Amino acid sequence: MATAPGRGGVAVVRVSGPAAFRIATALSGRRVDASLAGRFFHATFRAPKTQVRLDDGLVLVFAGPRSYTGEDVVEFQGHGGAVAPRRVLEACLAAGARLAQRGEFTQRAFLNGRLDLGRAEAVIDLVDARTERAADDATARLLGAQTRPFEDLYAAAIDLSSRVEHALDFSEDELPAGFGDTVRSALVDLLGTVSRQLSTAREGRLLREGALVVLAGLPNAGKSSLMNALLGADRVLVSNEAGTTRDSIEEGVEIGGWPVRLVDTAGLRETANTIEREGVARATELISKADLVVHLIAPEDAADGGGILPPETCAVPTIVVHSKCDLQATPGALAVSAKTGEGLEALRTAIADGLTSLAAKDAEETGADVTTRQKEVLMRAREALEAALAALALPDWVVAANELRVAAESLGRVLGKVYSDDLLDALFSRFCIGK
Ligand SMILES: Nc1nc2c(ncn2[C@@H]2O[C@H](COP(=O)(O)OP(=O)(O)OP(=O)(O)O)[C@@H](O)[C@H]2O)c(=O)[nH]1
Ligand SMILES: [Mg+2]
Repeated sequence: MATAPGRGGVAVVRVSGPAAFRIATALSGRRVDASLAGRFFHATFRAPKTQVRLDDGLVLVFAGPRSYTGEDVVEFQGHGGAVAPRRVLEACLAAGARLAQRGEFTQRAFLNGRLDLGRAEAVIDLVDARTERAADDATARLLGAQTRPFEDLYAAAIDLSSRVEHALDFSEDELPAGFGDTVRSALVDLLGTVSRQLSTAREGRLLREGALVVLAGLPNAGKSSLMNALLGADRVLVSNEAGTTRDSIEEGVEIGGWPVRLVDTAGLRETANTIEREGVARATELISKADLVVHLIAPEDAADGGGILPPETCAVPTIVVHSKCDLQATPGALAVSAKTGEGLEALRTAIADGLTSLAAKDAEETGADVTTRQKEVLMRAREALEAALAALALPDWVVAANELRVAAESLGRVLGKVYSDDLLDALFSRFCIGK
């Protein structure tokens, strides 16, 4: 079933494989073969043995290799709802099909060379996208914006690896003059590119997992009130007692196209209360992990800077916001009121701009974006390249050749040129059945 279950106008049952045309023939009563490729026709779907009428709809025909999976594919487009699509599906099974596994269509497409792993990942990211920006990013990768830099890297690594491998057949004084230096400088270049690729991991992570935005400040600064205001819901407890919030509370919300994990934290202060102290420790930890911190300062604390954030958190990008501006205006500063809603739009804009510039800062270095899986593989490649560089210094050509081969293999993994069954299973299990 290629469409989501439930009530809906249209449901699509998709069949892929060498028997697809035979199954379409059995259900539609019309002979389906490759001459219908790229066309569709209207048909009444019938159960193959009993000839009971199941639905009325369209049959779309795609002949391999020019289909999504690269195999012969037919799609039955019938009415949605609980019963008709299920009966069409059962008719396909009765005609000799079996149920697809999660992501099996895309997996076959990959195995048949219709798309590389980067694009397969983009497919699932597009299906999972919760915001327009995430969808734009997945679409760009699906359409191939991303694989280029990896292809170049892979080619460079293979080239370098084979040059060093070749050198193993010669003794040191048979090698051309300056050979070691040439290899070293190519290796340094490659290492630099891999490191830059790694530094672009952030935008992709922000889009897929959501940006961690932490509300921080002194007790009673109005963090919980602001959390509720940004969520448009009465989600967390608010009171005039200092130290109301202890546990950090996270909620998903979209801000300016970014999926955001917004976290309310305990007010930062020294306290003898063990529970509150634990809350403050958690808040501090979250702040240090945040992509962006919103440091909230109440009018009564403004004079002494609203409590400076803990030193371990000073590297985190921070937006300073003055709260409760309905009580007291702070000229020139970004000021909000959770009570009246004043300044909330400006704060949303500031958060979105902050995230955009974080992402842009990374992206401008290479123009590519890296998924978590690719990041692991790139880190492995970087390690191997560093080891190869160390071996060159000795020089130990055998170790250098080995490490270069590992690096090339790792980079090949990014593209799916080298892959394991475990990797495929992990990737395609993220898909829904029918994709
Ligand atoms: N007038 C006014 N009062 C506010 C505003 N925001 C919060 N308050 C009040 O300030 C007090 C503290 O608000 P909270 O949102 O609980 O503050 P907090 O930062 O979460 O405090 P802790 O959880 O104790 O760290 C409450 O009495 C709120 O009603 C605001 O925009 N305007
Ligand atoms: Mg609170």
